[in-house]
Amino acid sequence: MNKEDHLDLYRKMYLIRLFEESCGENYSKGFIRGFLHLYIGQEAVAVGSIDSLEEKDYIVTHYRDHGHAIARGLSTNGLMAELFGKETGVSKGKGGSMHLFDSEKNFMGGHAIVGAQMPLAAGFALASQYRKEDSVTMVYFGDGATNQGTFHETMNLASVWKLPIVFFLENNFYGMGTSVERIRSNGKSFSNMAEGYGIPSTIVDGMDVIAVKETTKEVVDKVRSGNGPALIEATTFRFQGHSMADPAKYRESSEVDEWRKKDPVESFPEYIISSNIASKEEIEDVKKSVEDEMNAAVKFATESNEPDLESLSKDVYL
Ligand SMILES: Cc1ncc(C[n+]2csc(CCOP(=O)(O)OP(=O)(O)O)c2C)c(N)n1
Ligand SMILES: [Mg+2]
Repeated sequence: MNKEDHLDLYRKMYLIRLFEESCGENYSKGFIRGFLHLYIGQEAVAVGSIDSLEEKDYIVTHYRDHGHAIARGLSTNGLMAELFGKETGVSKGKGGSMHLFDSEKNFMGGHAIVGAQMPLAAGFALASQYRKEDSVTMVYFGDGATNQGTFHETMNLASVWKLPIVFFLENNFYGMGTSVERIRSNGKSFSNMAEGYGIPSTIVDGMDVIAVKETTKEVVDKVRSGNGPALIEATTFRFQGHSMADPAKYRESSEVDEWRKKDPVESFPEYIISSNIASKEEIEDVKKSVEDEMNAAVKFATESNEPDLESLSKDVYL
């Protein structure tokens, strides 16, 4: 990785952080409504892993989807407009935070139902296998989702059919309000679950963007060469509540403080500077351009029109 590669990883993580902070602010002001789950703290996971994918690969994710969308390169204007419910949004203002979508970038959503994205991902993987395309499907989900039947059914079928799919578990140690220790089936590890289906698994530090990138690349290469599915578990943490409606009373602030010490948006630029990969000024330049991009996105979303009434019945199954 050269200097530009490092700065690009930092740029994307900082963009996600500012995007999320802006979402929180605009939610409080009433410009964004409905459900809103912020990705703050988990930036290194989406950025590192998606950096290891190719354009032809498919991404399917959960409702905490802003980070993946930004890492995949969906436009910040279109994303913020979607959150504002405007017609210029990536889902024409009708999907909102949990249903970001861009088929041109093979970004197949944003799904609100816990675990619903997994069978869909198997469908994309089956399609590419059937068409003899060389693409891999990456499906993101949380620790809580491993208790869903869809997770187990999809792992089983994917293993039997040797589908080119990577199960990407973002273990942030909490479901909606329940610690993973209290909900993990039988108290077994997640790798243990994968192994039960004959699927190899790897654990990676999800606060370390380079580790995530390298591990993902290695796993994706194996899956692409026809070895069947694999599971990656990235250990990470969401610094805020489950959603904007969550005061997070089920955990101690000291636990959050401990994880904040590993904040990738702080530690990665420090590493870049202390390793003489780039200067403090170059980091500041990246920050400035991201801040400009975010201001422009909020302006674009604010000034865009709401969808007209007729569009209500378009793009939906009736
Ligand atoms: C089928 C279903 N059950 C319950 C919910 C409500 N719900 C939304 S998120 C969530 C917790 C999921 O936790 P996890 O998979 O760990 O993801 P995280 O929110 O931590 O990213 C629950 C129970 C839902 N959306 N869908
Ligand atoms: Mg979780």
